[in-house]
Amino acid sequence: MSKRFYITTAIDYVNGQPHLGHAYEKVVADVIARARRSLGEEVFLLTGLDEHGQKVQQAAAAEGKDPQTYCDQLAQDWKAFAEKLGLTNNDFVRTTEARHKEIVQASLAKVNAAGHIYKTTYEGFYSTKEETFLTEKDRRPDGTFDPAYGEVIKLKEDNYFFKLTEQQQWLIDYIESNPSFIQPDHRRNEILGFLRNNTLEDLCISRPKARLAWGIPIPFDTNYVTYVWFDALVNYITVPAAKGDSTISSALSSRPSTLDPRLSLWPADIHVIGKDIVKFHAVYWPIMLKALGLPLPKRLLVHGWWQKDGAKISKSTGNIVDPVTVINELGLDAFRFYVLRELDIGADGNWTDAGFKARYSAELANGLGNLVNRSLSMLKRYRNGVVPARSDELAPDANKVIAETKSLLEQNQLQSALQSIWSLITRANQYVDKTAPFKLAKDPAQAKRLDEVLYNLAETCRILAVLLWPFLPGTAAKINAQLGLNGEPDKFSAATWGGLTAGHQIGEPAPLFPRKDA
Ligand code: ME8
Repeated sequence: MSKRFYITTAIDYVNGQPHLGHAYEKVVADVIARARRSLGEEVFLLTGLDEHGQKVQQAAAAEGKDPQTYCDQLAQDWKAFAEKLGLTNNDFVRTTEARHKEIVQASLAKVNAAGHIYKTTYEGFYSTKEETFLTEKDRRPDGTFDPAYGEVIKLKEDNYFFKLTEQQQWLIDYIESNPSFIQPDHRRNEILGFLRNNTLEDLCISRPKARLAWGIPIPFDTNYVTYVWFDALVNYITVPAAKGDSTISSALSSRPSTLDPRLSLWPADIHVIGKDIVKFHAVYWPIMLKALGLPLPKRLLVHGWWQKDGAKISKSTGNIVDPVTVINELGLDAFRFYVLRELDIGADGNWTDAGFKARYSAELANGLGNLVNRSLSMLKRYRNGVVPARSDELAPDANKVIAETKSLLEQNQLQSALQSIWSLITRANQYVDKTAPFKLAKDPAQAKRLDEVLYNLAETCRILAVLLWPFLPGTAAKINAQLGLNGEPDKFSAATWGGLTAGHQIGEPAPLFPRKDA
């Protein structure tokens, strides 16, 4: 059984509705997953929900619901959202599922038996709002705590702690000798800087049940539940365990909940995460995995954060982008295109409605849409939609872009891949303007030249459908259908010049991106 390319997203807190930031991360992961499939790999894409913790308990109470009912209802919205985004996830994990609880408890039991956990009394400051213990180091120069922590109380409480301190040097060495573990590089440098200049404090991994009931009971002391990160991060191995991944099963002595087909998934190839949760994934998670006797994920791919109109996205101030509204208005592919084209993975982004509409109009409607529509309409009009003999005039341009796109997709450089693909669109649109097929059509002596031009345009459209499929799957499928081709353009190997054969009858051209008034 060969190992699948295993890619995950962060699991979102279920204490509200999904927003642009959540959508962006999921689309990035989906494009990478689709690209790898197109390139011939077997891929497993995982996304899901983080359902435990005080915030969910409070949000449920505020609506007068028990937490499980509250989560079950919201999970439906989030699953519908994943579909709306066109995600090709192979599973959807929820941290309240039995399969997850079992693996969290097995992990805690193993790590405890190996001596990585101890119980001690904590006495100090605690932020109820952020559910976190604070130390003197968290005070600002004037002695107060950041208002973001809300009310800070004094607390004395027994809790379980996971030992981190002893692992610090090992982790530094690991990150130094594995430069691609944290990407992009500036995030890697940040983590290395943090690890070199601070002494790691052991991680509190429990809350007394009396104070927080909404969590997974600690198997060796059921007066406690495990607290957020020991629960959330484990989701990445829950699903491999459920699918009978042998690396996980042997480390945790777990049995798969589905016997057929068993999959080999671990270690993950990529965890796609946002910049705010790098420390949890780059520090706590590797140390947890080492304590569990499991190999580390190959890569953390860290994306930036979106703002809207230069300000933080926030429900309370109403500064939000609702991806569903955008998708309903201008289509899923327009949404996917904008977020992927606007932002390189790692950089922060700023959504503006004007910017979105400008890209829609210039790059989608006037660029791609216009090329496909005029190419196929002319083929229909001048040759009854029958593909003429092969001609290779644009083949060198197409081949260059095919090679570039392949290499960029292999490096997860999605924005650059789109730029490369658009260079072919621009080239082909210029070719239409230069060769002026509408003029050639008026002169019977130019019939052969017109055949050549029409072939080059139709074949470029076919290649574009293949290159675009991971990004704009719906549009790519439409181009294929308008070309009269069967199936989805979902195999990169089809991006080879000369695929359209003479005599092939194309389908009906139709605008891909109807123009909308700004
Ligand atoms: O952090 N722009 O959940 P979450 C881009 N449950 N990305 C954003 C964003 C924005 N404005 N806002 C949030 C959690 N994100 C934990 C994760 S993983 C084991 C547990 C990203 O719902 C954020 O960076 O707060 C994170 O990667 C994801 O959305 C979920 O955030």
